[in-house]
Amino acid sequence: MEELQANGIVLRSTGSWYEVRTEDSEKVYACRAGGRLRLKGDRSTNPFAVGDQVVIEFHGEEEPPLIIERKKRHNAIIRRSVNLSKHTHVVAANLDRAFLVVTVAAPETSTGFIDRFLVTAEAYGVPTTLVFNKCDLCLTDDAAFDRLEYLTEVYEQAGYDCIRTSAATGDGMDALQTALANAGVNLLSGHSGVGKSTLINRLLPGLELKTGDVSASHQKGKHTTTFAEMFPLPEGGYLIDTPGIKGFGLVELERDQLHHYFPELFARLPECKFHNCLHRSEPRCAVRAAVEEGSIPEERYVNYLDLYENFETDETYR
Ligand SMILES: Nc1nc2c(ncn2[C@@H]2O[C@H](COP(=O)(O)OP(=O)(O)O)[C@@H](O)[C@H]2O)c(=O)[nH]1
Ligand SMILES: [Mg+2]
Ligand SMILES: [Zn+2]
Repeated sequence: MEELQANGIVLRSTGSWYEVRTEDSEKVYACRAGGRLRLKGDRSTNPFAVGDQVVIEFHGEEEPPLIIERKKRHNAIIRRSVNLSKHTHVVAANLDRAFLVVTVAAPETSTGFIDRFLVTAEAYGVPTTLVFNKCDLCLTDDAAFDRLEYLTEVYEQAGYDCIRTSAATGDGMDALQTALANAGVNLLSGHSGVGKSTLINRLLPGLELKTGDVSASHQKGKHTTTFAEMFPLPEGGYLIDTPGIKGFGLVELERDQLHHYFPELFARLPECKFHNCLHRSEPRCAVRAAVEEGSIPEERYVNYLDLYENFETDETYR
């Protein structure tokens, strides 16, 4: 008798159980890892992560389905495992796009943080959309509104889509929903307090995530059981929520290649005198000329220099 099988995607993993949503029936099953796969020695502590495409095999009513195969990942967010430093932990896999939630007020997200995120996302090959949330606050705050306009221009010119939302009033939620549905598997990221949970609650009414928990910021250093989780969206696409994860991990970055991940800087390289120009103090540098004439925003350039000067492979990017 042939075993019944189905293709699916991992929505949640708790270490020993995996929630898998099947492609055809869209049903969610609590699955176990098939024995053969569990023991096979890659260095990660978890054989299957949120976002993995898998094949499950059914074993009747009494037994849970088993995951018997994992499709090749096209990317993955990987962390070094806390206790077992030689091991890694795959936080999420197969991301099509990241949505970085930022705010210009209450609190203001620094462009230093934004640019560091974008650099690692570029290195992972994950396109990123910036979501400016709390835009309702910009209606009564001229300085915040000016900053919003400025940053939108800066990042759109660098090639990033920007969406404005207010999770408080619901403004802009349609645009966000459409962008999420079009992208596929999406990572939602951003500092604590920018409104991620409030946005998710808008997108997925009925989920009712806790919001505004200030205590979350105190847990930064601790590795609490904050599992990544993936939600299918009613309008299409998936949303991965990674509590406590601020960006991508284990990026293999070379200091001298940092500028490749600033698209508007990298675009100028062919016009620099030296083909390996790092745009610092080299003569006839097209990037510095562009900064001086204002066609590259000074803030982006300064953030680049800052990342370059303070480049620490081990802590920052791995
Ligand atoms: N004014 C305003 N406040 C918001 C908005 N979105 C979220 N908040 C508030 O910001 C705080 C943090 O929101 P939360 O969703 O918990 O942020 P998270 O840490 O990113 O998940 C809460 O007090 C929310 O009510 C918004 O669009 N406008
Ligand atoms: Mg939250
Ligand atoms: Zn240059």
